[in-house]
Amino acid sequence: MTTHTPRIFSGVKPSGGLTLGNYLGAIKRFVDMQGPQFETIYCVVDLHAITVWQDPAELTDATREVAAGYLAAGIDPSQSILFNQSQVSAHAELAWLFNCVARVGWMNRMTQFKDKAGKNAEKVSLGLYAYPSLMAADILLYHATHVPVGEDQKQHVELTRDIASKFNHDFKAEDFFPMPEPIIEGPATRVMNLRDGSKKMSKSGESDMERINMTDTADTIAKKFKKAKTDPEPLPETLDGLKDRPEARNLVDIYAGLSEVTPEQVIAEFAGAGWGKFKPALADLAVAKLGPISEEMARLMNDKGEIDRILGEGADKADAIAQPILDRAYDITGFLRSRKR
Ligand code: AQP
Repeated sequence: MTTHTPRIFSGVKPSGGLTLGNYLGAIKRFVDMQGPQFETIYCVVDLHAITVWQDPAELTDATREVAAGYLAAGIDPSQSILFNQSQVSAHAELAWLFNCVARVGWMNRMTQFKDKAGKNAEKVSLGLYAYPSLMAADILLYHATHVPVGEDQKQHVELTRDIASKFNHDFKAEDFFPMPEPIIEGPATRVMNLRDGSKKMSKSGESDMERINMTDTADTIAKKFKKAKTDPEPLPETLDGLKDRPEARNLVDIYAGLSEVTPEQVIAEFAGAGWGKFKPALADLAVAKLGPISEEMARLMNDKGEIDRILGEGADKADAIAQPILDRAYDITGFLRSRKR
């Protein structure tokens, strides 16, 4: 049982406010993929957020804020299904089946767990360790065929394929779950921390100065880019010249992502320019692109009822696709199911 129109599923965790990394690596691309060529399903993955502690009231707010970010950036609920994960219980149910399919050795290879758990691996939640199998459920519950993600999620989509393949094989359910493809495209699939070019820009990074938040004011954006770590050299004549300059490369990639050109084109425009010229140009560009989105997010956040309504209706539509696929997975697994619904 596979879908005919290619179907996209992707999500963003409400584990804090949205960053420029979430926007360029994920949400902007989700918007670009809306249209007749794909069925698009986008989720606020709140079950993933609680793999680390979230204050309950802040989780509700962050869930609405991520939804507002999607909507303000251009996700259209009449073209895409937009919902929050916990309102469709099939995600958690399929994840349990997958916990029993995935192998501990597979989870042990997940680099994101190692990064996030660090030296504290014994103290983190079991959910953080098992989260890739919930992510596999998120995708496969819709028989999604394509998963647009940032570079950091590539390994988890590959694991999703392993889980799909083992389930199909173990239960002799050939082709029941499709093999989803990660789509990792564009110049900004891994936006780096503004203070350390070896680390990804994250919502939950230690210092606010290391990231651009989607809700930052124009002044804050300008200040953060001005203080962003760079090196003393001007921008080179070719992209090759940025090879060992991760912070410089990051700012060029951000510029490319925001202006929808290639990094080569950015270099062609700014070859030989110093940071005194490039950083203000980057800040102006970011303010021009993000300003209207953050204004619309603020407007939506004042209308919580509207956000909740959109997420609720999206959850109904998502559930209508997910439940029959979950039912089928239960049947394939051999569960006795005699309740009348
Ligand atoms: N820095 C980034 N560059 C490019 N893409 C990124 N994404 C996240 N950070 C970057 C992409 O955004 C989507 C949603 O990610 P997520 O919020 O579900 O999880 P995450 O990758 O763990 O995000 P954060 O911001 O780092 O959150 P915290 O700090 O709470 O863990 C994904 O497609 C991701 O690739």
